[in-house]
Amino acid sequence: MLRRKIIYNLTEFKKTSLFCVFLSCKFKMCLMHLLVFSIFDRDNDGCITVVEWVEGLAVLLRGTLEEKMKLCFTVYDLNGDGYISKEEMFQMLKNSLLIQPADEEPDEGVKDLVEIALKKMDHDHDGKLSFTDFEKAVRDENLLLEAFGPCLPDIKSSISFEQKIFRETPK
Ligand SMILES: [Ca+2]
Ligand SMILES: [Ca+2]
Repeated sequence: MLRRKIIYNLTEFKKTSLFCVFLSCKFKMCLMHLLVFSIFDRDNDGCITVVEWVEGLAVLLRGTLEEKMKLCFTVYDLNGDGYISKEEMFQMLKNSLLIQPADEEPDEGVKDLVEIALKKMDHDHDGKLSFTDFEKAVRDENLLLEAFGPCLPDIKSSISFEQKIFRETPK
């Protein structure tokens, strides 16, 4: 279902490009940001209402660690089954790598990253990440919050966005 949402959202260029500017990916249609967009669109109608926008922004800009963990986990759980599987990790890490390995088997490097992530985060050793696994790993090491790809704006982008949006209008 999420896949359909993303394909649909790709046609909504104006909305997603505005969103990507905010997340500072410079108009590039980035898979991660489309996924975040789809989380904003809670009723899955392809549009973000004012309420959805404000509620989503509140988490991105001022959310607690708990709220951010829930957002990132929901983004990473591509099929919405409550777990981040090895296949989902592979797909996201492959998309997030800036430099593709030049050797003959480029997927091997990504597979290694998946194994490293599982070793570090799969606390109950069932081969997939539940929210409990994810939460424990992130609480131990906050950098793991965006382990499978950027979901949140960096501090500089957040401050500059807030300054633009909340700037007082001259009287
Ligand atoms: Ca999943
Ligand atoms: Ca697990």
